[in-house]
Amino acid sequence: MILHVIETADSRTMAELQLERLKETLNHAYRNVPFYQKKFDQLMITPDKIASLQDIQHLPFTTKKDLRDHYPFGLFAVPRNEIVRLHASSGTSGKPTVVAYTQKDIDMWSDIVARSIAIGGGETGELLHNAYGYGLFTGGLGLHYGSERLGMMTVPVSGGNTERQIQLIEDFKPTVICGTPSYILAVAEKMEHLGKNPAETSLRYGIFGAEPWSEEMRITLENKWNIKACDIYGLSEVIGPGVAMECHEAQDGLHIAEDHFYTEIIDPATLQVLPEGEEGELVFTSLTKEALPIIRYRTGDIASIKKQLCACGRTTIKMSRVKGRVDDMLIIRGVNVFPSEIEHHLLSIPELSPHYQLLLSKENNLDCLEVVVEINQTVFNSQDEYENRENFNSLSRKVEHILKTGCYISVRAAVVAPGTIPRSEGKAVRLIDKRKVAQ
Ligand code: DLL
Repeated sequence: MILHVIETADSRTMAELQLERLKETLNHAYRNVPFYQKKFDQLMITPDKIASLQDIQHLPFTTKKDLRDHYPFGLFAVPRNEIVRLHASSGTSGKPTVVAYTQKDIDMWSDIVARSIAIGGGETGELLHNAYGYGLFTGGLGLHYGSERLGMMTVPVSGGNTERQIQLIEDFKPTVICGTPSYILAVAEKMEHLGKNPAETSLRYGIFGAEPWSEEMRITLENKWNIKACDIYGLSEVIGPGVAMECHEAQDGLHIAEDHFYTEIIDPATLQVLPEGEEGELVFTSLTKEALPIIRYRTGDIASIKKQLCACGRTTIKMSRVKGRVDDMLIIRGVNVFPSEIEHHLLSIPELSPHYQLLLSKENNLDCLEVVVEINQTVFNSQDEYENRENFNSLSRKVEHILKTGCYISVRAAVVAPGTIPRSEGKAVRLIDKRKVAQ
């Protein structure tokens, strides 16, 4: 196991480092990004007024809209000839958000992803199969550079072409696999379909993220592949993957690379900072980035943070698994629910598979939710039993019941045959909002 020195620093050492780096970042942003200078001036704050980490609460937030409003290069803090890489996230509406890296940023990013892979169980000299998409998305190249930095033999497979993924896993014998949990599940199912057993490959660790996934999904992936599956978190605006990583020893929360990112949890309604342990919106401030310093970036992701010594020996602050996005929260007849909570209940029924979609529509001016989920063929004793229409119907009623008692929502459920729900090679599309089309 590789433990980076900074990951075991005491709270005081970490806080001193963070404050020093915060001051540098604020000066850099104030001097070089007119957007930040204007915002600070409006609030009559100058970077030298920030004397403690708590003072960060006086600083303005940055949002995705701010990045879009300055599309493409308006928030960059260095001359164009110092930028060596651009990435972009597609976003559901309007322009993408563009992010930039200097060579120093790429080096820092590679370091934190190397640390993340090690936190997840990867070791120098092993082989890593990288099924995150390569391109403008930060997943592929982010994991790639980190894997090389750790000294792993790195296979840049990217997403898609599932049969080739399987062949390369069989032939190259990787020990670590990376990809979105939904896609890596689809690869396992393809193997099963071909009469192969994913549990018999050389793989030992999975580094999965870029989309919300539940504890039940972890168990499914771990059992199917016979691996340990850990959660990696990140977002383009902050750097990409590697902002936080779950350790394979404890599998209980993600270690934030807090020497590079200062973390706050805020109430998304009041924007007030919440005490440690409370759930709210994650907000990050970069502490070492050159090309795109980002101050109090509102991620839209819901989680909580806690500082405690972990079983793995690290002292870095940990965040909980992301429950969902502020804007993904569904309000069904007044009851708030996140798709991940629905997933948690669906996967507690063994006859169902982790492939599902949530269809949101409007009927008589009320929001209605239909839950479509695939049946898990493997748990039936015979083909006849599986094909029995009654089983599909009674399972649908079971889903309605479990969501009523577990999430307090009334839904219409439809249990469908395997393969009905489209598979994604990257982030799974779980929620289809038909209300917007209907309006
Ligand atoms: O998804 C970066 C990434 C790549 C992370 C590979 C992990 C692995 P974006 O495309 O900018 O960047 O999307 C960022 O994805 O705000 C979350 O809503 C979601 N997300 C990322 N990781 C997780 C995770 C990459 N582990 C957005 N759990 C974020 C839940 C995640 N949601």
